[in-house]
Amino acid sequence: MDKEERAFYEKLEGKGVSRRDFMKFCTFLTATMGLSSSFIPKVAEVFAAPAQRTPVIWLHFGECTGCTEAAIRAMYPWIDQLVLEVLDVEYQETIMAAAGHQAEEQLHNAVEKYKGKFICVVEGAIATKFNGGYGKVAGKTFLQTAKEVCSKAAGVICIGQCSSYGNIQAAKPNPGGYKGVGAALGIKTVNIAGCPPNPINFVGTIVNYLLLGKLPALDDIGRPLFAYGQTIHDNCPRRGHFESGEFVEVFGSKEAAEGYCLFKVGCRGPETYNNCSIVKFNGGTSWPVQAGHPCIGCSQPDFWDKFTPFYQEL
Ligand code: FSX
Ligand code: SF4
Ligand code: F3S
Repeated sequence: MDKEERAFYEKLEGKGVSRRDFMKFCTFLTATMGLSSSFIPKVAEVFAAPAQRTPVIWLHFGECTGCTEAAIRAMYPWIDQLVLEVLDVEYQETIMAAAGHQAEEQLHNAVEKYKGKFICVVEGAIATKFNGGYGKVAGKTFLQTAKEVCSKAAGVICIGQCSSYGNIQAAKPNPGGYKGVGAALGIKTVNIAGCPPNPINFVGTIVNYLLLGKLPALDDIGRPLFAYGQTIHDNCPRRGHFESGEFVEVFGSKEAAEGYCLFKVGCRGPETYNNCSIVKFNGGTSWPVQAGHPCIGCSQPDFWDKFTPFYQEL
């Protein structure tokens, strides 16, 4: 172990995280990314001895900031720090100290300095009607800012359902003409779908890029296959009850607590591609179906229009 790595582990221990905990996380991340266990030490190295810190410009448009909250707080209390150490986050409105003109200057300078080299992470949907007039920050429309920044990025990662496909902003009647980034700008984006998305899928995408020098393989709507290659239903622990016809008929009933299938109270697991049942949320604590709530299909495009009313027998 070289000096840099030793310093990294000492720093982790200072935060109360043992090397064992860290390796457990790397094992989990490697499996989530669909890589064989031989990659675990290499994944650890991405964090412990990063070759270079990749500049990131993180934009916020029409959304609730739940994606940032999920990414920086809920997973493991120390992962946000790790991610911030391998990434050089140049602009992020939620966590940056700068405000007002200072923040605008920082955005402008970072785009110029890292032109063609930075990853643009976008959170939130973009208003497209009326010259983008339904969404502005600092006197500029989301559309204007997105065009300026995304066109100079090495790649665009949409974190969350809003930037990926428009989400609730784009639900009918959508007076502002909100769209996801790819549709609004006519570009290809990597889409970390879900409202909020699981932060592990974002971290996996970034680590894939740092480790293998490329973005992960995607499905035909831009979602990384390692996370969105199978349906919720494919890996649901309630699946046995689905097969044997043991359904929850009343939302919140005893059967729900006992783990019967939620299909009859509106579960969209069979048509929703995501890995929630495998990776879970909040550091592996739980996920909607485990908590007795049907999957509402939050990682499928247009789920508000297509899947409402929720809780309706299918
Ligand atoms: Fe959207 Fe993210 Fe849902 Fe919220 O910002 S995916 S509304 S959790 O926060 O974009
Ligand atoms: Fe499928 Fe939903 Fe039933 Fe799970 S609860 S088996 S995802 S229908
Ligand atoms: Fe969303 Fe369904 Fe997972 S609602 S969080 S995709 S279980």
